[in-house]
Amino acid sequence: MTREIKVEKRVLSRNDVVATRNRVGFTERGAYVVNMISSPGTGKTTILEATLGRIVEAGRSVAVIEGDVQTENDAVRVAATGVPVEAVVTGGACHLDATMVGKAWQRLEPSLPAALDILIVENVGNLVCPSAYDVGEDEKVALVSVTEGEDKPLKYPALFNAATTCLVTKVDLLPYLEFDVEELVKNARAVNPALNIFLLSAKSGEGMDEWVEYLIGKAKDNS
Ligand SMILES: Nc1nc2c(ncn2[C@@H]2O[C@H](COP(=O)(O)OP(=O)(O)O)[C@@H](O)[C@H]2O)c(=O)[nH]1
Ligand SMILES: [Mg+2]
Repeated sequence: MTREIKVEKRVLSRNDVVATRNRVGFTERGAYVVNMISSPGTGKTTILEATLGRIVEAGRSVAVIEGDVQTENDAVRVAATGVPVEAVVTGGACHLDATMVGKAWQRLEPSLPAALDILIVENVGNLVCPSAYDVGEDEKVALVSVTEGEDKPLKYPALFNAATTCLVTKVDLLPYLEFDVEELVKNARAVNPALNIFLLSAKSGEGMDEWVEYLIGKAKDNS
């Protein structure tokens, strides 16, 4: 047990060194970086697809690093929006670490504008492992959909603690469910009172403007 904890600590401190190096690179380019984390199927890629167009329409630049355990399907979906994207296929690992993101950033750099306003990282679908790994982001964004249950923040407090922002997704489905949004918000705030919480639907567009405004407000104006 003691040995396991020591090894984990060593892995995480090595990760932190690389994350710091990533952060320097991101800052040099002017990018505000978000690390999007949720279980598989919460709607990360769909939110991304809806978010990217809005960022570009606002005249701001954005790029994406797409993590998945297998397949480049999500990277292909994002590439269809015309935004620069790099895939990371972890081949089994349940999270992105700083080295994987740093290597993807190096591959991405030649296709980026001199100054990049926003970099979005879609992490591997998992509510536990990604929350422990700093990849050099400015903030972690936790996503939870209205089909997942109101208790998720209480069951996965590490993620909701590490996150700055929480997106409650698929609110277009609320009329068909017995889901108590207020209960979810109460649980999320019980874990992390400072969380920014957005209720949104990539399908209906509800809440999308507020989320994108928040994101653009965080980014530096590099123009
Ligand atoms: N009703 C509804 N379905 C959604 C919404 N966003 C995503 N989905 C569906 O949820 C499923 C998983 O979405 P995806 O974006 O691939 O999730 P990811 O695994 O978190 O990236 C897909 O079938 C989407 O069409 C939404 O806002 N409303
Ligand atoms: Mg996805």
